[in-house]
Amino acid sequence: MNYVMSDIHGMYDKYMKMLELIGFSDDDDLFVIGDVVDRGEHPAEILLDMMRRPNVFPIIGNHELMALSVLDVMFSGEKGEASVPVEAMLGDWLMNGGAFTLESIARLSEAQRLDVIDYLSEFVNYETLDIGEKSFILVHSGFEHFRPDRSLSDYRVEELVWYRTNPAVRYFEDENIFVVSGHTPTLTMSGKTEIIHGNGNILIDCGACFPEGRLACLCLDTMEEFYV
Ligand SMILES: [Mn+2]
Repeated sequence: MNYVMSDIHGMYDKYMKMLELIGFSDDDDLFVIGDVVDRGEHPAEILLDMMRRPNVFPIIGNHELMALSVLDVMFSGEKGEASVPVEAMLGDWLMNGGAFTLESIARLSEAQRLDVIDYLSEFVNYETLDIGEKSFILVHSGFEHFRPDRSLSDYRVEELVWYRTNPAVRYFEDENIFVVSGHTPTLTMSGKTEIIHGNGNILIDCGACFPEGRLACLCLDTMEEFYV
């Protein structure tokens, strides 16, 4: 089976409980569509678990993008091509819940820390998956500056991690194409911590890191929904 989760945000216990609930095995694949880090206390532990599973496929979120911009400079000694000074990026990141990620990564051994930073830098921008008649596009937030004729590989990472998908809008004409995204807690749209389906959009961020929120997981083969 193919499963998708998003916005785990450092909630290691919910992540582990979810793997147990879905009975995740070596025969399954799990796609994690961004925002593993920040806000919750144990992001490094989640990353270490994901890293050692060959059947977990990570897709980048805005929080990984922010974290990498700082971690690369702090721990890898890389200058990067950033035009913004690291102090400014650090401030933005800490205001967005980065302190827990920084603390969690600082607790690791140096070798583990570099492995985790390497792993974060390998997160892809999006994934596509065909199951039966359906085609799924897995992306953290959706498509900013969307045009139906624009190829997916043409979008810059910043256009894929900050946008807010509107479930009232059909982005792709083909009714067999489904965009699965996170980033915007469904509670803020529907008032419920439930996955939202609309016009080919599937929004799965049910706010795992918030007291009233839940971690959601969707099975793409059966469309069964799981909550922790
Ligand atoms: Mn996000």
